[in-house]
Amino acid sequence: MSTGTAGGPHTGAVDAGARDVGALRRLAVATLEANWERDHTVPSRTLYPHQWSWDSAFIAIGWSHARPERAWRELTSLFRAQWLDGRVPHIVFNRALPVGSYFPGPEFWDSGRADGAPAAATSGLIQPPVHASAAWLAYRRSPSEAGRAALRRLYPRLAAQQRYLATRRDVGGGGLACIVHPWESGLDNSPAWDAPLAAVPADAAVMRAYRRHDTAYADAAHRPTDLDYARYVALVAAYRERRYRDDDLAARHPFLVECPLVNAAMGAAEHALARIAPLAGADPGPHRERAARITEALVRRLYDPATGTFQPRDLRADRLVPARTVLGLAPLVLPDLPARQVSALLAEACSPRFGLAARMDRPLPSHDRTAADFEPLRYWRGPSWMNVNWLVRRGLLRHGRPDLAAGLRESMIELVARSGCHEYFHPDTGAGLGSPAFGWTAALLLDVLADDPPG
Ligand code: 9WN
Repeated sequence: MSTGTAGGPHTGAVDAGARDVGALRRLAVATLEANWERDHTVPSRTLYPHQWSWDSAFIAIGWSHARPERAWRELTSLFRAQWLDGRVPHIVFNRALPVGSYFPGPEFWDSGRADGAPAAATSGLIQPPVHASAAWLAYRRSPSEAGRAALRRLYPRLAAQQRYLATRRDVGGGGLACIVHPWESGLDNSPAWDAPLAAVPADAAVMRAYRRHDTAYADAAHRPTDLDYARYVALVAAYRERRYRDDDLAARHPFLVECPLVNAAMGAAEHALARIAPLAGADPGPHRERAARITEALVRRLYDPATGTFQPRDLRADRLVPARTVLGLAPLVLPDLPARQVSALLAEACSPRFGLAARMDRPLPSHDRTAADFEPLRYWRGPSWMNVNWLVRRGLLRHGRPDLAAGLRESMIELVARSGCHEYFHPDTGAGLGSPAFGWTAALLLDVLADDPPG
């Protein structure tokens, strides 16, 4: 497999037998340093050389442990590219890079023709709104006057991001935001999207007109297929044709799904905003009310008592998607998740499907291990990812399960100690996959090493 590297010794793993926390920290900081670019951190120099939205949030948490001023620069540069309607684009392009550095590039998205788009070239999609939570954690980790000032400036932007999701994206009318593309979930290739995506007409042959960038740097057998990409491209084209307007999504857009992770992140963001609001001289009350409404809507619309987990709702087909993926565990991040759902999710996480335990030698996979379509090598269809494990770990701490959280933490550290800061990992062997010097793996490793309590 040709993975490509950012170069330098920081891509190497640390001898797991004699784990040295100092060496792990140095590896993580060196990975972030190597990916730092003027005012943001690229997820990967080779595969993802621009700025990605939820990556920046996780990475800001990492910077708060090493160089806190960079946490604020990271979030500030991302929100500078916020659209007038409040959406935070999932990619902010670095125009200094040559054409073809990533597919689909800025010319494909053509954001400049959309009303309310920023001066920067961006995509028109969103990613899970983990930013308010990240900003709060970064501040709490490293409080300073500069951090407080940055938070005050970010607060109205974070609130606008929430408003965009809660209004323009509430296509189902039930109090949840919908996604219009699998890339918006952050778990792009998850089996959760197979059923709704199958209804999107596309022909793999259209990909002959484009040059995929991902398969030049990662093994094609680990990436989505050409038919998947044809559908991704068709969905962007449909949204772009309407200049990324949301007013007629219900009438025209072929992919409309309510994702448990996006909505759990949206609820958690309201809790974080309630903490941030007083620093910005604002009333936390409305954030708490909105948080409660989002949790209630999630349980009402996405919880399936028959399976005991959360599943995405396909608005086009008006049904829950049957796949049981790790997305279903994301509502654990909500502090006000009712006890019934908390215990159902703990049972789901501890089942052979995900294998959570107080002593575990491998972190959670991205998909149900027992499912016929579990693929240990293909991205988001089986492999383990640091960010999803990190989110679930925080949920376990919130809901009083430090024993399980400790098991997860141990397995996350072990993964990086053995294999380095890879993008994702084989769910059985722990072998590193995808980019070998990946931003959020490094950032979240720093966070779990510091082992702060939830807040
Ligand atoms: C499309 C950058 C991003 C992550 C996503 C991950 C992958 C992009 C791609 O990389 O998505 O946005 O080209 O596959 O799925 O979660 O934000 O790291």
